[in-house]
Amino acid sequence: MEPYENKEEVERLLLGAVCISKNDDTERSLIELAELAQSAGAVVVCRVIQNLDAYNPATYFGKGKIEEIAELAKLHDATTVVCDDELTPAQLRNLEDEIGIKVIDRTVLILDIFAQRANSREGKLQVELAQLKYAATRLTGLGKSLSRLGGGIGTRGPGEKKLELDKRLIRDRISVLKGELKDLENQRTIARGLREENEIPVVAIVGYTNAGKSTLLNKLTDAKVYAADKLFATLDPTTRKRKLESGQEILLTDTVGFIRKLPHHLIEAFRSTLEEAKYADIILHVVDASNPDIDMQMHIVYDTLHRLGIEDKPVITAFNKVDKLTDELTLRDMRADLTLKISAKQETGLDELLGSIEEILDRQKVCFEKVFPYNDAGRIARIRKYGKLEIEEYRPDGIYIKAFIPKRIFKEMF
Ligand SMILES: Nc1nc2c(ncn2[C@@H]2O[C@H](COP(=O)(O)OP(=O)(O)OP(=O)(O)O)[C@@H](O)[C@H]2O)c(=O)[nH]1
Ligand SMILES: [Mg+2]
Repeated sequence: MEPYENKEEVERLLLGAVCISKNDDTERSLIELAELAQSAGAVVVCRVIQNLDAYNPATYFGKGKIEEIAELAKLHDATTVVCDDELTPAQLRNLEDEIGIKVIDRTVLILDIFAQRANSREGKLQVELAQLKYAATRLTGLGKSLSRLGGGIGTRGPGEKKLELDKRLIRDRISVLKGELKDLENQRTIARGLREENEIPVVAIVGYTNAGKSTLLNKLTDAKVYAADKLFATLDPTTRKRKLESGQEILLTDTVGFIRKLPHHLIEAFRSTLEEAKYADIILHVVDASNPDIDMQMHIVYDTLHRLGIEDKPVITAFNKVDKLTDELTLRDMRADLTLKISAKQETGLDELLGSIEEILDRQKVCFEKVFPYNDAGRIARIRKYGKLEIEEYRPDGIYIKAFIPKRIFKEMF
């Protein structure tokens, strides 16, 4: 029996990356890979970086390094080698042959974490779809490792279901999953339509994984979303209502975090979840200001939003975790409409943040003054509900109102 068939056994991972010349990001990326490994519940026993001019097309690493990796794996009793880039089926197979233990790539590790974390029905279907799509492109190459299906990293299906890796079955299953996801997406569209009818503005919380998105949602509302110091703690979108100081209500949505090298199958499968931000009125970009990789992380967030076609929306960037900063850092985000510093954990800067949301919403509103007849209370109630009543005066000729309301409501009313 294969050792990793025991689901309780902790995997011991050897992490490896190839650094292509002048690519100085490899070390940070490998640190992140270790965080991903921990997030998946595994232990990292050893890390290896090889500098090369180009990836070896057959084996990713160069020849000498592979021997070294095999020795290190033995020495540290590693159960799996994880490579920091998405490998081809041939590369995986050749590496397994030469090293003698299971070899997976960054994509499989991320898919595995998603499989562990998916809670909702939609989340589980999306993970399974991403896993099958990944597997479908690799069926020819993966004879060995896929026949060794166990409960370990890279082989876990949603709900611990073992994957039937037959091409035809996979194709059938993919189309069933797509159909079910389509149904769920339609339901979501209906729900969104209702929300739009109610004209409650939506603020989508986006950001790099572990930035503090869920913590922020929990502090601003009573959401009680799972928040933890691990990558991809939350996957399923959660939406909660919050009243602003003026009385205006907003909906805040927390959703899956972004990461560099986010597997493209995952983006495809999670498109409807990731696209929650597409229908938002404001993007609230949460940044971990204490992370040494802050610039890269912000870049990845904007890049991912771009890949999802989410652009031209007002962005508020909240530099979070400022309680952890020892130096006065200059925190800048040229792409944001507004930036501010907060600590979600210590609840500092949150009033300012809500004020910024209000300010941006005000920019999207029209201001008007009018005297309404006394019997027109219905319209005034509507203004109070959707807009911001600045002045309300009872005069002999009627009720004088000065207010800001969303452009759409304004058009409907006048
Ligand atoms: N020091 C400090 N820690 C924070 C702050 N905000 C969040 N954290 C911590 O950062 C970690 C990640 O927080 P989450 O809210 O789970 O982050 P997230 O962005 O939802 O992450 P994912 O769901 O994994 O994408 C947790 O351990 C939080 O306690 C903050 O303002 N200061
Ligand atoms: Mg979260």
